[in-house]
Amino acid sequence: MDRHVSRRQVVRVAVVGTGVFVAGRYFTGRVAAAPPPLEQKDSYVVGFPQIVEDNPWRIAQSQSMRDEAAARGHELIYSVANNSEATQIANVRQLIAQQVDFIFLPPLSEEPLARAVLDAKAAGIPVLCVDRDVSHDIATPGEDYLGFIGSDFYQEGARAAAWLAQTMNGEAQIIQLEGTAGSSPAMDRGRGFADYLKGTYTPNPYNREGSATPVAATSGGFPGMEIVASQDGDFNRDKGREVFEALYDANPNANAVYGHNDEMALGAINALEARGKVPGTDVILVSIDGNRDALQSIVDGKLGASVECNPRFGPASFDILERYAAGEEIPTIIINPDRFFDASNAAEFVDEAY
Ligand code: GZL
Repeated sequence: MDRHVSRRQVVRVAVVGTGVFVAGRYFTGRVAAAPPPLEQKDSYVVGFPQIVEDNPWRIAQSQSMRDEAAARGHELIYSVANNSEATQIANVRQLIAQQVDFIFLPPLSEEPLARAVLDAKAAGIPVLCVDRDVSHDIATPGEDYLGFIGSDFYQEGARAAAWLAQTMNGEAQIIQLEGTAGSSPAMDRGRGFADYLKGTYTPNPYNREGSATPVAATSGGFPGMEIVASQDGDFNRDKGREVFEALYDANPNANAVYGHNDEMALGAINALEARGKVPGTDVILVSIDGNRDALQSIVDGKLGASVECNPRFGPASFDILERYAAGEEIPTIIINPDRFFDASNAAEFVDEAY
């Protein structure tokens, strides 16, 4: 079961007006079990404190948010945290000081940024987590913030595992290149992949809008599919290459790679070729995102497959803002549909990819 659904719901004394942190809990005098309201008006000042701009996914996400704000006549206050939690928290606090109307937050990691969500609520600013979520042990969706719009990372991991298990006929020595530690995608893509191979994967019972087709659960799993090494490559191509090189040196019999994103898998492909190995033959690779370089790599027979993680959901995010201002009930989890790219279809989509 995915963390977001199974996680214990904690009744929160929520945050209106000034409040204090006590033992990591945020307390205040009055209770408001709903996010701050958003008045209906023609134009909003919205904050978008982006994590980093070091990969195509991030760049595409930022462009989608900018384009949609401009198309709808809203002012987007944009910042980049260069992969620093402290900087992203400071950027959120700057938006609070600027009294923006609304914040679209792509939280670098779940726990530290959850407290920034509580700060925004204390200042009367509604927050929607886009792309990644914050810890529900600290901030409660539907109460402290609107909720989360993004992909079902747990399912993405399972879909990657399903493809790899089938492609490898249930026998592989797998090197896993993990995403940024503490981030929703890294945690859930890792769990989804592992659970599917163990045979314990159960699709999330989300109240979904626009959901992808859940992957069937397996029974018995795939005992011949072994993760021999796993390490954080920070979703970055160069870091992913460095991590892969070290893990491959230590595990020369590895014949498969699972990258939590395309960039790290592409870094591993560069490393394999530098060693005279043939990616797609000597080592089979699967990853997540569906960026253009990944689709081209699939066309070239190097990357095996990529589970889409759509970064272009500026329109859907601004729809939620406007629905919320209009007084609509907003689901706390809205899942973007993800396609699946492999040798059968990558060529068809490479031109439209980011
Ligand atoms: C997923 C997103 C991840 C992408 C990576 O929603 O948070 O961060 O999969 C990106 O490419 O760095």
